Amino acid sequence: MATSALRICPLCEATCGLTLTLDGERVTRVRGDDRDVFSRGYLCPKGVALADLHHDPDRLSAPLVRQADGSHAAVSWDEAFATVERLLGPLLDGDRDRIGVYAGNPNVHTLAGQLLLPAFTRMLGTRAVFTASTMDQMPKHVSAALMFGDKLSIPVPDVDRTDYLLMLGANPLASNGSLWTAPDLPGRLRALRERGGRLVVADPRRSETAAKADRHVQMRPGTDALWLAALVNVLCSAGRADLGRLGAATEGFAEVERAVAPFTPERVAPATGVAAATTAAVARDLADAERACVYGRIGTHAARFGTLASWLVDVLNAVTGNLDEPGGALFPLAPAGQRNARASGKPGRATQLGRWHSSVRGMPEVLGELPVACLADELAGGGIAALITIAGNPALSAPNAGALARALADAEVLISVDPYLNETTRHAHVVLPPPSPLHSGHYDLAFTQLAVRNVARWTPPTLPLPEGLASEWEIMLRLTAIAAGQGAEAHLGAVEDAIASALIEREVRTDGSPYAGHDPAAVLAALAPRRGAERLLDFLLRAGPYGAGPDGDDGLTLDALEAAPHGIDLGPLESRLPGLLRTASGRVELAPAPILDDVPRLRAALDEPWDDGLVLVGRRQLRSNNSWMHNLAPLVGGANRCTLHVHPHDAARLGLRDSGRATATSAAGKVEVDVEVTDAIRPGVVSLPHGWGHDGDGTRLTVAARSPGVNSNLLTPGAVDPLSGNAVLNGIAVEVAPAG
Ligand SMILES: Nc1nc2c(c(=O)[nH]1)N[C@H]1C(S)=C(S)[C@@H](COP(=O)(O)OP(=O)(O)OC[C@H]3O[C@@H](n4cnc5c(=O)[nH]c(N)nc54)[C@H](O)[C@@H]3O)O[C@H]1N2
Ligand SMILES: Nc1nc2c(c(=O)[nH]1)N[C@H]1C(S)=C(S)[C@@H](COP(=O)(O)OP(=O)(O)OC[C@H]3O[C@@H](n4cnc5c(=O)[nH]c(N)nc54)[C@H](O)[C@@H]3O)O[C@H]1N2
Ligand code: SF4
Ligand SMILES: [Mo]
Repeated sequence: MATSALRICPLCEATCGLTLTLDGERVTRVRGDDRDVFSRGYLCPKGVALADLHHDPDRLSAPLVRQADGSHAAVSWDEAFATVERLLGPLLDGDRDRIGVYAGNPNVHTLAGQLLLPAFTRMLGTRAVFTASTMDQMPKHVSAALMFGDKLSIPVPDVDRTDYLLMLGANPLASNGSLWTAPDLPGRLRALRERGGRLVVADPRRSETAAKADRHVQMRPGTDALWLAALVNVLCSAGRADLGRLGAATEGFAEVERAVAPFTPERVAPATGVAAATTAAVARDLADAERACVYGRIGTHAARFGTLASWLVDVLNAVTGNLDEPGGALFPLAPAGQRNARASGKPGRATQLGRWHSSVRGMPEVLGELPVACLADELAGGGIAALITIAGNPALSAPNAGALARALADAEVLISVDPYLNETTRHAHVVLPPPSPLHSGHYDLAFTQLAVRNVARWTPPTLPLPEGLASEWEIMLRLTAIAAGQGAEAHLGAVEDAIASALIEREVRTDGSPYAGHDPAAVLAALAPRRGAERLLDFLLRAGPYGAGPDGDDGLTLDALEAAPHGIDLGPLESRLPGLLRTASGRVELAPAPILDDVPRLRAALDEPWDDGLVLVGRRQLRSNNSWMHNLAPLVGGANRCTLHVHPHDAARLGLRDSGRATATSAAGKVEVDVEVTDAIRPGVVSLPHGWGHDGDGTRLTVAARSPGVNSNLLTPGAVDPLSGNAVLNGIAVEVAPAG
């Protein structure tokens, strides 16, 4: 008999509500949930493929342990965890910084990742924590921490009310948005233009989004910070920089004005490739627009001047009077787990960077983690003896991939929590596979903090956990118990209670919390009979800004969300400054010292020979998801192929032809790849998507191996933006030649 179930899609930041049709345990159809208060029926092809993911025969159904000959054998959970304990034991007794953790992107999409990973790394007591953030958005975290006092105080474009959106280094028509949770961005951007608003896209490629824009600024890769500085420069020198309402709550405007002085439109033109008149016109349009917003994403962040660019985006929003204003860039007020939710009334602490360093490359810590760009060197150089990967595939996703693959193969201990035997986990001594996402409940703790409306939505597990599988929650609890020295046999209920108690204890010490001053044990008891992720989520909802508190009936609880299966809309975003600020000054720090200290580096870049040779950028494809969804047949093939985009002029000059083969060589490595000649890319730039290269031995990815593509990160050398430690993944110098 056919049944249906609602499900929030865990596959990207858009968090669409889906309706699944089931025949017993089989998912026979996936549609958008028209009644979802946030996504209103939108979905993309990946959402449809959730069914294929659920039924993928290559998903692991039992833990694996690596054998002497390098192959993997299925074992019982008890044996798997006993092996983990045996392998980690000696290291747990020694210098714990020698145990590395690599946490990948899907952790942001699971409650186990959001609620247990921090406890696990704390118990492990290591400072060698690496996450996908330093290949992604760390520049935004750093600039947000310095400017607003919290790494997650990130303003998002109020797309539904703006008149003018300037977007850099983002392609939401493929990615569906990032640090910007807005299901149906294609529709929202269309609506912006239909109501007379304008969309301007700065991208070296005529991306799917740029193709729909009113203006496409086809700039040279790696030069966003220069161009943004010129935009601020124009506004300042034309006397059109105005902080508006925020003037009194802001420090550092004069320093910003001085810092951008050298970056005139004329001066940045040779580097950016953007005509001075275009820069001046965009600055004027920004200032003229009633409500405008600037947004930069991965092309802007994963670049040499990532933090400067991220900072300048928010400076532009501030000096055009659009920061914290409807139709501009607004801070969401999330229902649960948001650190800035409540005005604390106390000054915050200055953000410290570089509190420790990686042992081999000496790279500075950033907001509690080490840059992934040094992972290969730390492993190969013995700084880290063991690595635990959780929902990550660094062998494909991380820079300097050639060296990293060798280091992973040679690692003394590699333990992976992952559903697939893939390019990373094939080297693992133990693989602990979580079940399909449909076996756990879903609530987006992270993305509600970045959403264009304040919303709360929960979906319970769609299907019960089959016999013989372990939930990701249980896997993480068991690993936490091992890290805590309680051993693989520990009583998991007690481990979970300790984690819940720690969370509650923090809340009862927080001024202004409805739980302030309460007895933690009584709070814990009152959450019964709920356990697991649901108990913690109920608590966080109750403690949050819309929450019912300890004993109220009115306000959010998990019960309330269960009674509203299509979600609860909590309204449009509203102004939140100065209440959310946690800076030491209690004001918006428009010119933080660490950022100003990096400006001379940008200034020196003005004099570089920018038009020397080819540079490589990435691109995302709609039916792809970093490295891990190429094993689902409906998603691969057609336009979703790993090809090198080359402009016709470059193709002619280099002797390349469409559908021919080429080699691309960088300081880090060399790949051979299919060529696609297209005028959608700027001359002098080539583009290769990341996450491919599924031709390694010892994987179990039947579909992906048929069209493996190449690993673009063999070409990225592991350079970083110094302030954030973020990997430089775009603007890589390459030489391209016909193959053979
Ligand atoms: N050249 C280049 N490189 C890039 C980028 C780029 O633009 N260019 N982008 C970077 C960015 S933004 C990111 S976020 C990173 C991503 O880097 P990673 O997070 O390391 O890579 P993913 O490909 O997302 O790998 C996700 C892994 O999680 C597993 N997985 C999927 N679902 C679950 C689950 O529910 N639980 C668990 N435990 N595991 C699961 C998958 O099998 C896969 O092994 O890549 C970065 N790398
Ligand atoms: N379909 C799909 N969706 C995804 C993902 C996926 O792999 N596939 N990954 C998810 C993840 S982890 C993330 S972080 C988000 C990322 O989401 P987005 O930030 O929207 O990422 P992209 O789609 O890669 O768009 C980046 C754009 O930057 C351009 N670019 C490259 N270099 C530069 C530069 O120097 N300057 C400027 N201005 N532009 C440049 C590229 O040409 C590209 O069009 O997407 C998420 N959603
Ligand atoms: S846009 Fe993202 S959240 Fe929506 S269906 Fe596609 S993958 Fe899922
Ligand atoms: Mo990402």
